[in-house]
Amino acid sequence: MTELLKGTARDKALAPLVAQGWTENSHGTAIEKRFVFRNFVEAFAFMTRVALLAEKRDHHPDWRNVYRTVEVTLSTHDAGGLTVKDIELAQKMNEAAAYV
Ligand code: HBI
Repeated sequence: MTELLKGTARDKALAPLVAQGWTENSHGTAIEKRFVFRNFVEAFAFMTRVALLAEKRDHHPDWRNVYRTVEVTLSTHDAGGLTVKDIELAQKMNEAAAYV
């Protein structure tokens, strides 16, 4: 099982994501971001791209799509909080959003 991120390692991993609009949830057990696209098709194209990335990594987002927005929460259920898998998927999601 992937280990929980703690202490300075956690802070260092989170810093670049916070700079790109990610926030921690109130319990510190997940990170969240709201992506807004020009329209539904671009939002869904983003979700399609991320779905393939997530499946390849066996690590999946908790997300909600309404029209051109995609609200995302990332955590590692098995570990009960944040792991490197969440950090890496968040980085990939930022990259995927830039392509749309
Ligand atoms: N996705 N976000 C997230 N967290 C998990 O713990 C997880 C997952 N996708 C698949 C997965 N775990 C499998 O390894 C099984 O544990 C369900």
